[in-house]
Amino acid sequence: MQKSVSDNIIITEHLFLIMEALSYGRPYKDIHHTDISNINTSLIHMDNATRIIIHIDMDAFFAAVEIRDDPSLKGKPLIIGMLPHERGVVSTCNYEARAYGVHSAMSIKTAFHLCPNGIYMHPNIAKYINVSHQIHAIWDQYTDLIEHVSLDEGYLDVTHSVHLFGGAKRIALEIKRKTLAETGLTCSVGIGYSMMSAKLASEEKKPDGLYVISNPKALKRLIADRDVRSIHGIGEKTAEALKRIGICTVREMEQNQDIVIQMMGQNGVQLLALADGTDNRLVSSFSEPKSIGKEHTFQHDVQDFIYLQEVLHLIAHELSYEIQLRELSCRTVTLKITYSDMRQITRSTSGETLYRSGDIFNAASSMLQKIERRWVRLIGISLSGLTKSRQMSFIDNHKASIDDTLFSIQRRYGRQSIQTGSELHARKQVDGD
Ligand code: TTP
Ligand code: MG
Ligand code: MG
Repeated sequence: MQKSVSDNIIITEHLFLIMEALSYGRPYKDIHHTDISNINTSLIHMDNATRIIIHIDMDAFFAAVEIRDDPSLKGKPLIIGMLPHERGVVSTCNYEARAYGVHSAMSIKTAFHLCPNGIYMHPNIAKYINVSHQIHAIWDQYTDLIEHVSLDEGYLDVTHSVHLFGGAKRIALEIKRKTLAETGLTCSVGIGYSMMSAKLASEEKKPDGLYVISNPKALKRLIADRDVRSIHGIGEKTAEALKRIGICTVREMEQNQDIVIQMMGQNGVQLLALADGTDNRLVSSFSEPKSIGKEHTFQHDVQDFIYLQEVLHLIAHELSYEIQLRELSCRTVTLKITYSDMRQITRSTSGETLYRSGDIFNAASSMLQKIERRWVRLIGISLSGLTKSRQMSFIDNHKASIDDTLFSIQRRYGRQSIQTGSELHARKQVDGD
């Protein structure tokens, strides 16, 4: 049976007190004059700009759109992706199919094995994009600080608009109501004091849920006994490696902080901060670029491939800095060469997501080894397949922590504040060009 929206509302802790206070039309800054001593110190925890963030994610998105358009599918397991006789994976499936163990990214073969009676359909992406525009138009009514994560998901920073609408809870309910009325679809909404807490909150009562995580204490209580993958940035690989040393839950991670830091360096420090409820990421409404690239055109054509490697080194450092600033990583590295006769070639390689200069350089450099050795006029690298989700890995731990520390210093004190010896060397070579 479909749960009603109100059944799903669970408001934890004290965030609603702020929201209710705000709902009486007082400007947001007034909250600072409110006596909070009897509310709880949890409010104090919201000091990193006291943000109120709403995370929205549509329920079984592709499948829900298809069921809306063909009600005869309702109640039956529906799998969107490839068809059983094709090679490929599940894009998504409805909750009835999930009961059979089917899930996104599973091979269709496995899905069919688990759920032979399911209905299998190809996705209609154009249709989903239209719905996506409709839901974005609803979100736009509540704030202009929106980060679109995917077709069905986004973060709304409502900190500065919440008082206009009678509180974050009211915004959430209105969004759910309008989404249902205008698209015929349900979504799950999370309200939090940070991006991670808002996302965890939206996942908490799926489908058609609404949940609030108002402070780090509530967040920690919620995830303490969960798999470490509850923490933003911990992917499959890192979780597996932690498991190998007996760390499965967030609590176990916190109990073994020294080991985590020893293993993962700066990444470990960041992940422990997230586990402790500190997430200072800001909702960013800048739409992400599709690719980021840099090129170098030589004053005089070059045939010295060792020299070309130096240039690649430099470009890799610059690009690594750029994508880290945007908290992105990339899946594809493309090497571009223009020969002296203006003939242009590109070579690409795709694999695991990466963002460190060493990894970018290695990918570009190995492509350079394989190209025709002629006079070169221009060399460049571009990074595409950009994604926000960064899988933190501790492979090559020592090198990784140096890279990450360098970036932290550069972000704080400027790009030129510190550079590796290899970069300085490369710069010297190229400057002399
Ligand atoms: P999700 O929001 O991850 O999943 P969902 O909306 O289908 O289900 P949930 O209720 O758990 O949120 O992804 C949104 C859509 O993106 C999904 O409907 C299909 C597509 N998608 C893929 O094509 N491949 C994937 O691996 C995933 C995760 C999603
Ligand atoms: Mg979804
Ligand atoms: Mg989603």
